[in-house]
Amino acid sequence: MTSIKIPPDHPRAKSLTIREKLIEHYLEGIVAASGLIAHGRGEAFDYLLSEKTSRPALEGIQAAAATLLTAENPVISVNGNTAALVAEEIVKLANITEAKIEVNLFYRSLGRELAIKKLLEKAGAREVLGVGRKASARILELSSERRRVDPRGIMAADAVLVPLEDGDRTEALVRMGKKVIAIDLNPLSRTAQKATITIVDNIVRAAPSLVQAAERLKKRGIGKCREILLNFDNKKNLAGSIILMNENLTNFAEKTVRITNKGE
Ligand code: PTJ
Repeated sequence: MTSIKIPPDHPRAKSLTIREKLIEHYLEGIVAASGLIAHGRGEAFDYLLSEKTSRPALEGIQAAAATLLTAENPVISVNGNTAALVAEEIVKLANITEAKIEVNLFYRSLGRELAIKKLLEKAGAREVLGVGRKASARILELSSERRRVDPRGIMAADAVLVPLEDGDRTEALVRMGKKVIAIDLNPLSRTAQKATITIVDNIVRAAPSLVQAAERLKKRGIGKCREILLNFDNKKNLAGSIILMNENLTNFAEKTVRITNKGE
């Protein structure tokens, strides 16, 4: 545990609490050191979204829920940051969509795999794939440790949710004919651009929304899921997020000019 207690009235309390959570999980061997840096990059993009779930993100969430619910063999891939921030939501989503949960790490070590598995089990996961010798299959086009996958999980999946990904694997999975759902605050990243469905949102907001969307859509049935997917265009949706960031920047700039002029 870190010794810092975030004052609840601090204007950035929410964001600072998330940072503390990641640091704690880093110290427990769950989050990779690079995971802290990756989060910082995500935070910068979140500023440009005014730290809110946007309309394009909500549409991406609907399409993601529909994809998981209509897949034959959906798998949720979990890395260090995802486990640290939204383990409970991942387990709920897996239960609703009957998806398998697989640990897949860029900075793979048996210690981290086991720590993440334990955390997911504590959150209620009945089975966690991809740990130790279970990750016996290989994605041949990849040279990183992400190539090691579970033959019962990612290898056999027709749809894979990959939160906070690094581009290579997304491209490889898409080439293998799988539907790839990315959650990535950076709409310009290779992952965001190459995924079948991209949710440009913070995982701490997107994961609970995805659980809710899956719950609701499951009740509405497969026909509704298909309708959502027919009307979803990932490139247009991504463009929507980029345009929104651009508009927010313009608004910030105009506000800054107004404040500067008042001060003159
Ligand atoms: O746990 P491991 O070993 O698998 O490593 C995980 C990290 C995240 C370190 C690894 O996958 C990595 O290096 O990823 P990248 O290439 O830094 O990409 C991470 C992407 O996630 C970036 O585009 C960030 O903008 C984005 N991101 C960071 N934090 C969040 C986020 N997206 C959504 N929600 C966040 N909280």
